[in-house]
Amino acid sequence: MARKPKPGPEPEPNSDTEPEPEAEGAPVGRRAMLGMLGAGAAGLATAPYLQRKWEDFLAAASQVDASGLTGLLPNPGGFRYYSVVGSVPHKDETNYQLRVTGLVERPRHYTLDHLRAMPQARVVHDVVCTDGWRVEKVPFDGVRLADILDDAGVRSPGAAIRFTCFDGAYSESLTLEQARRSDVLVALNMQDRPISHAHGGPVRLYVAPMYFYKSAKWLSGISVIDKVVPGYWEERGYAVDGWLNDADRRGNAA
Ligand SMILES: Nc1nc2c(c(=O)[nH]1)N[C@H]1C(S)=C(S)[C@@H](COP(=O)(O)O)O[C@H]1N2
Ligand SMILES: [Mo]
Repeated sequence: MARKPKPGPEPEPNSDTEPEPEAEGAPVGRRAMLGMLGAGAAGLATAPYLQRKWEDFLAAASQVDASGLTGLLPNPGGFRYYSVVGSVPHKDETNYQLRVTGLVERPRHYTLDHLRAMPQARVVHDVVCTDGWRVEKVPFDGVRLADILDDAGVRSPGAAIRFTCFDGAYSESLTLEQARRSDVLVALNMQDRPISHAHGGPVRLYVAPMYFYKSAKWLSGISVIDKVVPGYWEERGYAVDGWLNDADRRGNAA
């Protein structure tokens, strides 16, 4: 279920009496989430051993939170967790694969170990979502997308890239020129830790100079195609070229 409104007028928040369709497999229902809020969830959040579960809870709760209440919960990182589906499988070194296919000389399947063994690059940049939140100077580490494209050998100079995700629903796009920028990563680490499941781990795209919707979580496919195909949010009104505007670029070195 899409929880994120299109750009433009905000939809009316759902009232408590209005039945709300739930995403299939959503791990936390709206009622359960409101119950937890009432039960002093703030205390839970401060227990360090629960931190990981807390992050998963917030990610799940944000799926059913039409009111934006989860945004008021303690979440010191400043991020919101987004997913267009209710639940996403967990992947790790035993079953994660990144497939590079399409107009390439050498189609590739990367495991996590392969990606970790490649030269790692670091990009530190403000993360900005079109919903109006930002997190300053977030470090991401991983493999430059340009290196992965060179490894596979792009066959067509005017090509575009389509990204797909193991959530089974999200997709993104970049032109080849955008994809070759040095501040575009196939990211393995965020804030000096392996990317958590809630943030799209074990591997997500990070496109630093663009709004965060371009940074596909749970990345599983990179396909070189002959022209840009709009991604999930782009089919729903977002700009295909998601460059941060001048105001949102403030504070970042060019
Ligand atoms: N697979 C997938 N990737 C996604 C999204 C999503 O819903 N699914 N949301 C996008 C949007 S709109 C934003 S702002 C960021 C949010 O990343 P976060 O959940 O790590 O904060 O992921 C982007 N990538
Ligand atoms: Mo976003």
